[in-house]
Amino acid sequence: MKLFRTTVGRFVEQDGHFYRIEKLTWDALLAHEDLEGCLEAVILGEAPTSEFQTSQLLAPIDRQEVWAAGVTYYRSRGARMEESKDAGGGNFYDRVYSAERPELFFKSTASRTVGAGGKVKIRADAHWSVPEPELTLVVSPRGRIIGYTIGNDMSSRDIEGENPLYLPQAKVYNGSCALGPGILVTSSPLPQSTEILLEIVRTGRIAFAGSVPLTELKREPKVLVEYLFRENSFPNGCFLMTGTGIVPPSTFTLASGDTVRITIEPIGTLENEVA
Ligand code: DO4
Ligand code: MG
Repeated sequence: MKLFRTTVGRFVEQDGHFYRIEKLTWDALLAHEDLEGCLEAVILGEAPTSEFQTSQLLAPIDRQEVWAAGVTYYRSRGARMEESKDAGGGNFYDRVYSAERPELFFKSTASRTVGAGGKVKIRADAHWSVPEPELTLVVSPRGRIIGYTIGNDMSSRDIEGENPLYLPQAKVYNGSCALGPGILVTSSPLPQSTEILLEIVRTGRIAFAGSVPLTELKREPKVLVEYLFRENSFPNGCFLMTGTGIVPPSTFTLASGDTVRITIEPIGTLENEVA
């Protein structure tokens, strides 16, 4: 079952049919501890609608905060040690990769987040920018994983590489986050065979493509959530990006006009142009 937020309202998709959700707001839905059960009850006996259009999709976020985990894949650890070695930051990434406590950072709010078809941004004061394709957890106010979406943790590698203390500037700016296309609503963990795929298209050609299986994610999603919820409350629920395992080579930087396409079956594909 999938949940979508659009310019004309909220929709549930089940078995290829779409149903409108009239009464519950987006925040009320994401605050539900049993979202799957709630949606099943909402669509029971309802007639499907043909009003759903992908061109009307919005990011699946309202008052939720977006947080992110870092250095959860070996590839991210290596790339960051390399980019920060002149600044003496390399050791920190190695240490956080093996530490018991994960790296968790504040990533975005609804105003800085775009949905499928929206434009992500690269900072004007950065010269080395990459997308980070990340499985993103949808978490209820009590810290239950109630679904999954796809996230793009846009990052300015030169800014983070100059000094790890610049991380918030490298990560949090207008258009630095994409989420979507919708939410796969399930309380079951995704199969370990799940793959994250990234394609970057430039002038009609694939400029970079990569993939990573979920088996390479070093930390368990529920443990990341447990750390996030320590001494922190999320009355509207929240999103937690689980880190990137795909990093383009150091010679690659995003350019305006590129298309970033991230696919995680069974969630779908999140596609965004770079502004
Ligand atoms: O440590 C800095 C950020 C790491 C990150 O965003 C990632 O590994 O995905
Ligand atoms: Mg990331």
